[in-house]
Amino acid sequence: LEPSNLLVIADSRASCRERFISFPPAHKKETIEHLSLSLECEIDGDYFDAPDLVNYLEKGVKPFKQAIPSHPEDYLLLSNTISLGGVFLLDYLSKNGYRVDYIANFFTAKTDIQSLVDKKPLAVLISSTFLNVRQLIEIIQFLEECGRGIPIIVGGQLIDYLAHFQQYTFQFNKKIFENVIFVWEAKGEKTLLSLLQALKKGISPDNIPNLIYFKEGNYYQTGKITEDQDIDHHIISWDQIAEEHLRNYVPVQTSAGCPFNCTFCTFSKLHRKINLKTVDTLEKELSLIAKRSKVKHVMLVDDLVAISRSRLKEIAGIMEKNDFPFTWSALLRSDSIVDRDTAKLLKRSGLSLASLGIESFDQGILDNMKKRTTPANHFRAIELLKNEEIFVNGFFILGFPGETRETIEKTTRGIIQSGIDLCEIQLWINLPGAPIYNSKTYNLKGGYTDWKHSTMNSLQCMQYMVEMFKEIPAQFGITDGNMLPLVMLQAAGYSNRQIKKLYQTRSSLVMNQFKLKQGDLTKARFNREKNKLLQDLETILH
Ligand code: B12
Ligand code: SF4
Repeated sequence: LEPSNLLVIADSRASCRERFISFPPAHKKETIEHLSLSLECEIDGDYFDAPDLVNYLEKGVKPFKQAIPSHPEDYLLLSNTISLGGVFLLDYLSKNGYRVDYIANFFTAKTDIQSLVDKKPLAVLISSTFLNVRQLIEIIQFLEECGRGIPIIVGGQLIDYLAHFQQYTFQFNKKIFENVIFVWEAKGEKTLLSLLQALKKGISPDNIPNLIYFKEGNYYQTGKITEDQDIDHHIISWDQIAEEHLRNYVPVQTSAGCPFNCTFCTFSKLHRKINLKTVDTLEKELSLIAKRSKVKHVMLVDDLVAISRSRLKEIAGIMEKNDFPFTWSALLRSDSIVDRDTAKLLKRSGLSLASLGIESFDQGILDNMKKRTTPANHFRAIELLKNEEIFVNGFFILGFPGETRETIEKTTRGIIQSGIDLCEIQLWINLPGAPIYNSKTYNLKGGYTDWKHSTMNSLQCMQYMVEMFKEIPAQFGITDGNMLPLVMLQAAGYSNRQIKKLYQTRSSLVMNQFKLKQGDLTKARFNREKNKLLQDLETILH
């Protein structure tokens, strides 16, 4: 019998700027978004992420909105990234006897989908990890228009999160989700295989655990059984993945779960169990990647890479021993980099970008967050990494309960003093499922980006963020939302000096926008400065 074919859709991101709309509309949305926009770089009516500026200067193109170039690989595009969940499904299902058509990004591949749906696949699978509800609905509605009746199966992180904390979403959207089967499981691959078998045989999935769907018009949920497979159970055959699905960087997971319980983070509730890949498995997987000459960089995507100092050394040791032909990056806690030997090992191992979860330089805020670290740890890690010329990017949260103008100023001073290369500064998002959510201690009210507590509200916080930007423009990442642009730039061969110049230029352009609005710059002078800044950047990029 011919194996059945499946269509997998993995992502739908179009730009860094989408992160604000990832969350439900806030009461003060207009104003918060307005303030957020004031931190973005606008040229002739278009908003430019850092990679957009490179595309503009090197290829002469403006940010792509709806139209996507026919050779997306020639540009730095957030819509042309690679997501691990999608590649995992592609590889896993192929090895389990299915023929899989793969769409890495719905946004860029809408035109291909119709012909793939015309092939009448057994099912269309959507990975929700990098989707928000709006994007998910858009994909489902599009599929319904393309080919009514083909089962749609949705699994991945968004579903796990919504089912845990916001079950109403499914019931609410009955009309839209009527023909959809949701897999509610942090992993879900076992459930998926059983479900596909049932679809093949044309039998009811009622006895398969971890499913949510509408049955005879009513919301129906089968039993819940946590899948217990080890993280080592499946190694992606990176040497077999079609070239078109690879990028010059690839995501790799070395572990699942986090032993910490920071009060702003949902991971501690969603991914309690710690599961570490063995050295053998990790080495094997990285060796398969090393066979692909296209790959220049490996981005570790664990919740927390290196849950301990010894684990960090173990991972770096594998990289060093094998002398892989790629650099790597990771999200790290600063308290895992405490001495010169570790920093030197990281350098030798090829670590080119360290993203540190710093959050704040104020001890009181770190304590409120139960971050279990100190500003001294942050300063030390930054210094050690910078001494080795590893690019250091810091993640900061602004507005957590206890935050005041003074604590924000302390963080600002800490950023300047530390000399950190770049900061990703985010408004605190009060997420359902995080330990702090619903806390009564701080008089906390509201959720997502619309909150208030005893010392601040989200609107004031955004105003402070704008002030903060003016103090530290050169280090301020400006709402890019994540470290992906840095990974893309490094993988494309840009040096740390070029990357810093890119962000500095972007900041100077934004600073001039403020001056223009305040009347401190004339339009003519603003344009002259803009051209000069872009020219200087172009020279350094070449
Ligand atoms: C790595 C990562 C990133 C990287 C992405 C790099 C990349 N290109 O891959 C970066 C740092 C860029 C990033 C950014 C953001 N991220 Co992020 N990120 C993650 C993280 C830590 C890992 C994702 C991953 O690859 N996991 C490994 C893969 C293998 O796991 P998986 O996708 O879950 O797939 C498994 C199963 O779910 C299952 N599965 C997957 N799909 C399907 C489909 C079906 C049908 C079935 C049955 C099973 C199934 O199979 C896989 C194997 O078990 C997750 C948290 C987490 N632990 O997953 C957050 C997470 C995905 N990110 C999240 C968020 C919110 C963001 C940001 C919006 C943050 C922000 N405020 O800026 C931005 C997005 C910006 C943008 N414009 O896109 C949320 C998403 C929640 C949601 N969808 O609503 C998560 C879940 C974290 C959280 N709990 O808050 N992120
Ligand atoms: S913020 Fe980082 S260290 Fe803290 S619980 Fe979340 S993943 Fe773990």
